[in-house]
Order: sequence, then C-alpha cells, then structure tokens
Amino acid sequence: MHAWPASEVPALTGQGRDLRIHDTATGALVTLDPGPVARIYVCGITPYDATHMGHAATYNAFDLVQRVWLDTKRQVHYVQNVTDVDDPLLERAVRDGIDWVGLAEKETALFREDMTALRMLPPKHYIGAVEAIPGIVPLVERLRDAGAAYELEGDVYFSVEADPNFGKVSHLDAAAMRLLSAERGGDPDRAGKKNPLDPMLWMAAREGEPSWDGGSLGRGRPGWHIECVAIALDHLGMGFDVQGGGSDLVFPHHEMGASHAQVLTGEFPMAKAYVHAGMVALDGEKMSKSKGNLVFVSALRRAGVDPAAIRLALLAHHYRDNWEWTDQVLADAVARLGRWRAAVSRPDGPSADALVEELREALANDLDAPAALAAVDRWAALQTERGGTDEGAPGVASRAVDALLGVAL
Ligand code: 5CA
Ligand code: ZN
Repeated sequence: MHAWPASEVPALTGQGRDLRIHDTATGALVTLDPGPVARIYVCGITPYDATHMGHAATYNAFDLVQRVWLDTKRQVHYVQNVTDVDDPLLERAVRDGIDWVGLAEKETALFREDMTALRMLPPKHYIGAVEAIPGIVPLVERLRDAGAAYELEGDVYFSVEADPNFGKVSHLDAAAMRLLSAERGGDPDRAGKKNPLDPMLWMAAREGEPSWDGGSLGRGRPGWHIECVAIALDHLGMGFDVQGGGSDLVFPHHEMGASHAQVLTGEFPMAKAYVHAGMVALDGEKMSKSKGNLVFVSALRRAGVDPAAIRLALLAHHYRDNWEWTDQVLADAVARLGRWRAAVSRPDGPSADALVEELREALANDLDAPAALAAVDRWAALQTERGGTDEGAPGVASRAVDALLGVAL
C-alpha cells in the first residue's frame, strides 16, 4: 500500500539527544542505542471507522520517537500495518450493508489525509494484512511444524505453552490475561483449545466471508497477532528498536506477537522497547470505535480547526497518561498556537538556543511533550513581554518546533 506524503523535517544545528523511553516489558526506562538506522514498528489502524483523537494521540507519540532520532542524524526505518481484514471490519461492513474492501479503502484513505494534515511522518513500508498473507502462511506452517501450533476444526491455534518467555511483555496473571483475551479479539471459552489463551493464527474460511489460499493450511484468513509479526520480521528483522501502540495492545496483541517471534526465531524480545501510549477518553470512557464515543480528526478539520492546534492538543498530554478529550483541551491548544505564532512572527527576539536544548532534553526524556510545550511557552512569553535583539531567534524557535514537535508555525 502507499503511505502518505512526508512533511519536511528541518535539520537543527547542534547535537540531538539519545532517546530514553519506557519499556513495558522491563517496566523501566531504557536508553536506546540504535545504529545509524533506527527501526520502529507501529501497529496501524483497523480501517472500519475514521481516525479519532485516541488514534491520533498514539501516532503522535511514535512520530515524536522518530523526530528525536532524526535529530541525532539517524535514518529511521518505520513500518506500519493496516489490519484490512479482521472481524470488526467485516462485521461493520455487514451491519452497514457495504463492501468490506470499499470500507477499508475509504477509511484508510481518510487516515492518510488525517496523518498528512497532522504532519505525522509516513512509514517507509505501509503494509496491509491482505497483501501480507503470502508471508504469513509460511510462518504459520513453520509454527505448526515446530509443534507450537495445532488445528481445531480447521482453524490453527498458537500454543502459548510453546514459549518459555510467554508473559514477559505484559506480566499479567492468568485471570487478567483471560479477561483481556475475551475483550480483545480472543476466544478463551472455545471448547477444545489446549490453553484458553491460545490465539488463532489462521482462521479456516467461513461461509460468506473472504478467504485466501493458505497452502497446507487450507483456505482462510490470518489471525491478528501473526499479521504484525510477519510484517515486522519481513521489513525490520528481529531485535528492532521499538514496537509501538496504545496500551490496549499490551495484551494480548504484543504479548502474543513476542511469543510467535520467540518460537519462530528462538530470540526474545522482538523489540528492544515495547512502548505504549495511554488511552484517550471521552465522557469518562475510552474512546473506541466499538463504543462509538468518538471525536474524529476529520470532523474537526471540516469544522475549520487548524490541524496544528489538534496536534498541540495531543502534545499537551504525556503520551503515557490516560486523558480525557474535552472542548477545553482544544480551546487551550488554539490559544497556545496563536501565542506561538505571534511570537515567531517578529523579525527578532530573545535567543532561542537554550529553547532548542530544552526541547531536545524534554523529548529525549521519555517523550515529555508537556515539558517541551512549557519551554516554548516560556520563550514565547519572554518574546511578548520583553522582546529581544537576536535576529535569527524566531526562525530558530519555529524550526525547532517544526522539527521536534511536528507543528508548523
Ligand atoms: N489494527 C490494530 C493494531 S495491529 C488496532 O489496534 N487498530 S485500532 O484501529 O483499533 O487502533 C489503532 C491504534 O490506536 C492502536 O495502537 C491502538 O492502541 C490505538 N488506540 C485505539 N483507541 C485508542 C484510544 N482511545 N486512545 C489512545 N490510543 C488508542
Ligand atoms: Zn499490530
């Protein structure tokens, strides 16, 4: 699939900082030391509805990861998937009486537009589940041949007991895992499974549902976790730097993905850091397509809200916090954008060199975007209250805000 156009990232003078980031698997901050090419996999959307503020917040976090790396003059090899065939997508198409392919294409196109408007850097490889099927089938066959997968009425399940490291991403107990599995696409109550937590690798063709040739697996469609593993291993290989997503992906999705990869390669972990963004809520509940309590990026754009203000609203929250979207959050961001634009619209001002370092320091410290915004606020206030004589300063400030925060002033 094609991704979306890249906005330019200005190069800043001086030295960027290495990223220290929270790793869910170890529960600690890790300082990543990628080589000249940093590798990141971020779980993409299931395209059955438009991009909401929760999605945007999560993708914003991983956009910052890349901006920190780019500032250290590294290249970034970024891969993202699109879960363009899965139960919720097919169910929505049936509910609305529309073609599932058309639904996925339409929502993916809208997602690209939203990401472009928000100045999110595009992945180098943007891969749909359907196009990944030829790579998924051999992995499932290998898992089965290694004794780590078994068949149940034509479906193929992964055996979590085949992985000695199972549980090392989420560290949850069995009861919690079982609950989350039922909530998030698993089928712990299905009779005949070896372990209730075992996830599906390959679902045999169902009447009225799309299916593909699965070689020795028979016709069917891929399970969700193996989709991301196949795409990540194909494009990044084992031991890449960051696997990212929202905190609702810790279990089962990233736990199962790590397990599949462990059995396939004998290595753990698949990613050096498992990074998870907090959940954005609306009216006290997690924003989710299934609940329908959504604020869409595209709806705000249509209403004339500047995408830069949407981005500032996201940046005002630490990526690991759970937070609530309100009208006030947006109003504050609009006001802040106005102050910042006024501050950089003068030909001179107070030196912004320290600001650049403060931005670097804040973001390298577990992506502390609120601290970064506070630093720009201070510089803008100084500019408004006292001004300054440094002729390049407004340009330096606006280039730093663009390069490191993705906000064009
Ligand atoms: N296609 C899978 C990942 S392989 C999926 O989870 N798709 S999704 O459309 O449901 O979510 C896309 C991304 O947005 C995931 O990283 C998910 O964790 C994140 N996300 C979903 N809802 C929220 C929310 N309310 N707040 C923050 N992030 C969210
Ligand atoms: Zn995924």
